[in-house]
Amino acid sequence: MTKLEAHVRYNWTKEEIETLFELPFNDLLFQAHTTYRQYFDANEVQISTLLNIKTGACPEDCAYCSQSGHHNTELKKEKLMGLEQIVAAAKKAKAGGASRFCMGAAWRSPHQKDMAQVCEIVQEVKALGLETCMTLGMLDEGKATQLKSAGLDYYNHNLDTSPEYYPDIISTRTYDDRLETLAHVRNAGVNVCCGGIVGMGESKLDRVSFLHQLATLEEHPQSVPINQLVKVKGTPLAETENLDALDFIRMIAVARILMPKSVVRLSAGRNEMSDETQALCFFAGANSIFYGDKLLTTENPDTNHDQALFNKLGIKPMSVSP
Ligand code: SAM
Ligand code: DTB
Ligand code: SF4
Repeated sequence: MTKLEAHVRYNWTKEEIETLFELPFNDLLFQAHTTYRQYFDANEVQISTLLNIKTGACPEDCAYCSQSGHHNTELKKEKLMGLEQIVAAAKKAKAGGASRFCMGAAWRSPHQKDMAQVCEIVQEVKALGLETCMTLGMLDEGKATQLKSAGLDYYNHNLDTSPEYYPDIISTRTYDDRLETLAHVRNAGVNVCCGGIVGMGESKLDRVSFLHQLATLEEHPQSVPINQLVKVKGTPLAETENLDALDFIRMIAVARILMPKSVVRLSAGRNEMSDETQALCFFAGANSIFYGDKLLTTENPDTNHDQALFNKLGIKPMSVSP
């Protein structure tokens, strides 16, 4: 580590994090951008493409989610997608420039009987030369190890918000359940992708507390997705007040400072953001996006628009993960 490189800390206090959030905007962005350049090429963004491989009828009651069986969102439920269809979508993602293929399933946790199929999917997608990521809900030690053996590179499992606000958002599982799965994934040697959502009506202190959780984990998640709530009709959060774009950018900046070596993803919500907001997120240290017309069930900016934005900003795709 050179003298200039930010020291990676795991002992951040909530007070320190609060102080970062309270900095004047320019001071915060300057600090975040300076930190960013110590570990990354500031003109490179990692590109992932998402595919929902099992849709809807989820037993969990996450208040933001279109796929929860507890809300009436008019989403057509579908069972686990066949291998051929998944491989075809992965090939298309690779041809479009994605380096990672992320697959999501609306499960509380995968059943043991589904594991053979899920592992085959990982193997076939990986064989295309793509990094693989899955998000399937809770995992025990055994299932995390099975996924590792199949060659899974990343597992996405979000803490979503602060432990204090969590019960307002989800009642069918606990924060500790989430932390437990994260430990199983980490111990199995699979890279952790863990972040959350802003704009769910949480307080500023909840944002502090949420980032505090991530930044004080035993190891920082290798990938930190920061989602802006996509408001879905029929969910309890459909009418939530809009988040100020500057508050979203602050969130990215503080995440970058706290976890300087992690890839921070400007995740869901880009369809509702201006190019200028996204440009400031990239300046603040966001260096990953989801690319492709669809997220899991909702819209993402179209790929022509993203290409034009990358060209305007002189941003290039990151070829392999750092
Ligand atoms: N069922 C698995 C789970 O919950 O871990 C995997 C799929 S789940 C849809 C993956 C993540 O997407 C959630 O943890 C949440 O952070 C994010 N997400 C879901 N719906 C969202 C929405 N409407 N707006 C923003 N992010 C959302
Ligand atoms: C994450 O943090 N965001 C992605 C991914 N992990 C799986 C999902 C975003 C979902 C947005 C709402 C939807 O399309 O259903
Ligand atoms: Fe199910 Fe995941 Fe949606 Fe929660 S976020 S309802 S666990 S699919």
